[in-house]
Amino acid sequence: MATSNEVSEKARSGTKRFIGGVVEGFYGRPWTMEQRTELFKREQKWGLNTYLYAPKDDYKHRMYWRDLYSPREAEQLIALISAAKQHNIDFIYAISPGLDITFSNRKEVAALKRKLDQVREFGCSSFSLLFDDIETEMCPADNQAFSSFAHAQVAITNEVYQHLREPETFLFCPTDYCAAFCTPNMSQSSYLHTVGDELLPGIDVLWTGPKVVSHKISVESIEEVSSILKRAPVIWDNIHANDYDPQRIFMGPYKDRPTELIPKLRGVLTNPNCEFHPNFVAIHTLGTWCKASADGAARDVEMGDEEQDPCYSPHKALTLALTDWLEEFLCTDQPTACCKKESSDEEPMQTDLGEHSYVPGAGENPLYTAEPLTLDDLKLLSDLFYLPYEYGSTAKTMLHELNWLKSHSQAAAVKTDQTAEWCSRARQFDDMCEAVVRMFNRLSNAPNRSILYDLYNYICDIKSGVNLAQAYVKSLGGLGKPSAQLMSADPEPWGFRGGLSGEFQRMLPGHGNRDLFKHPPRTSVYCIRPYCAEDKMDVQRIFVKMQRERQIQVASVTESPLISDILSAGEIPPSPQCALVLEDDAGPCGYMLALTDVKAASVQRDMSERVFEDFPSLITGQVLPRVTDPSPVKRMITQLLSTIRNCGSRGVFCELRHGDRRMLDFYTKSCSFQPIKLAGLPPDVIAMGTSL
Ligand code: GDL
Repeated sequence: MATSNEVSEKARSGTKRFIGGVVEGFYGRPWTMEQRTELFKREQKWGLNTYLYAPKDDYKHRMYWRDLYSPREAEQLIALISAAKQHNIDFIYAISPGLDITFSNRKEVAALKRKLDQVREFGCSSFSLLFDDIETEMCPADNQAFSSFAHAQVAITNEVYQHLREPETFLFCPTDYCAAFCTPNMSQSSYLHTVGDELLPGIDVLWTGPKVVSHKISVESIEEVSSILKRAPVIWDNIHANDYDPQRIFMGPYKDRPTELIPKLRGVLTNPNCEFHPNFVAIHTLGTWCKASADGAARDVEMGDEEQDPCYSPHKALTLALTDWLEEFLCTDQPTACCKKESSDEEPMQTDLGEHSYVPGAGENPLYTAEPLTLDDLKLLSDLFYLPYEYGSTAKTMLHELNWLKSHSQAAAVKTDQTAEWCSRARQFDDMCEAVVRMFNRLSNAPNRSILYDLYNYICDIKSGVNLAQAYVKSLGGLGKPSAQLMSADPEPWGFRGGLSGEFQRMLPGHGNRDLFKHPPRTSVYCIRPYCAEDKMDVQRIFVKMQRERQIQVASVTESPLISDILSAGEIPPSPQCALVLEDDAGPCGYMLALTDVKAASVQRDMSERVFEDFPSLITGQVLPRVTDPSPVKRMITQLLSTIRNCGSRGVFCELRHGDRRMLDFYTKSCSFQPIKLAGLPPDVIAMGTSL
């Protein structure tokens, strides 16, 4: 039995060249023949040597795998295979019969051989059988003929391999193609052991790492799987694949795979983004990675990152890729424009644009001149659409800053000494948002339209997202109008993003974020019901408890009573239908009370102020700390505001003490209350109001 060391020794000793390249293995629209030909050119230029043809939604690759190619299709494939040869790229033809093949039926095996024979006649000499993403249950006929699913797959793969006269390159993709799919685990997976033991040694095995989309691939994990498979795997790397999420695309560098892996692997094929052009970075950086040599013999000192990996720095690889990509962006792909693509061998096209170009006269509109795209724009683009488990540095900063600005917004609202810091950070955030908008504009004006069109939906989406965040921060700081974009009762469709899928996400706890399944939501069920006389004691208890907590926190001595306090303490009754109680499993845990007309409630206070004309009603409430979900509070406030509005009131105000951060948050963030001036309030109290 060959150990993994012996196997890797074979790869190292150069008997077989390291497979480095691209697998077109994603779901969705396959690339065009022109794009594939362009890919071969690039692969050759960047030191890669392989292309695995496996487009999941190509009819004859998977669904109608038995069908032979028509003469027209044959012509195209022949041209493609020959283009690969011209560029020294090994064209591997893959077929995925697993959806419906009956392994034990000889006619099925014959159909598979016939199809591969046809492709061999097109000039192809490398092949692959893929059994990923299929049902693991065998049909009764196969259950009778084979002792397991793995045995069935291996039997047919070995037979086809021999039928094709043992090609130099022949790849097998198992159904359990990553550690996460193995049952009960990798070392005890009978499926994987059968593959390792029974698959003929000349056949290589594809493997995606610990997961389908592996964050990191460690040397240890590869040593472990190699010892089971009895051969070094070819990594099918989904790090840049985006077919599982239409809002994401990945333009960060190849990363988190130490170059120490190279001698332990048979190869790496990246299965990148569905869009062809944005894969420039994915493929270019893989090329750089493949050139790195872990044994140090050909160590590229320039490329290394001494701390992480002496042979490869993702950051430097990214800069190299983006620098080359910028050139491509700046060259037009439009036949009528003035700059021809450098790589084209054709003569520049004759255009008469130059002679008849329009020159505006005095007092006329000057011609529109586009600002040129810069390397920094591309760095920003890559940062915003980095990798599946990591945002780029600018994106991280923006998220961090937005979070900080949100959680410190009351500082800006109450004008404490933190206001200056808040305002300065808000300005910096605004600048970052502006940089994204500028990048969008420059990209939109770049001469290469094909790249732009592949990116368009994504950059449009991020621009809109950033615009919303920018407007939100402005509204938090009391600048700009929050209403138009964020609060309008009848917003434009871009004010509620994401369609039905967006609605579903928003309905899930935590907006469907990645903690959803790690920390399953605790099912706190809240009930909001009208207040009744028996609730008086509970409301007082909650009011006093929260008052004490506040006093402990801010070490306040005594608090002069506010109208809200008098209302909460039950000294005056709330207006009819203006009182709600919040309950969870353990009983009442919050309340919200209102007076529709503070003057009429004849509270001992100077009511002559003009502000009461604009804000005649008052709202107050508290929730116990165990209520961590803001939505029931928002619900209560919204419900009371609507009742008050129906009573004909023009506006509502609330009084809040500085220690009452949570309530302040609820009023400002979810219910658009803004600070208002109210004379005679104690210094630790602010008033906030909202018009109805
Ligand atoms: C997969 C599929 C692949 C798909 C990728 C990302 C393999 C072996 N198969 O599981 O076709 O593009 O996930 O969604 O990775």
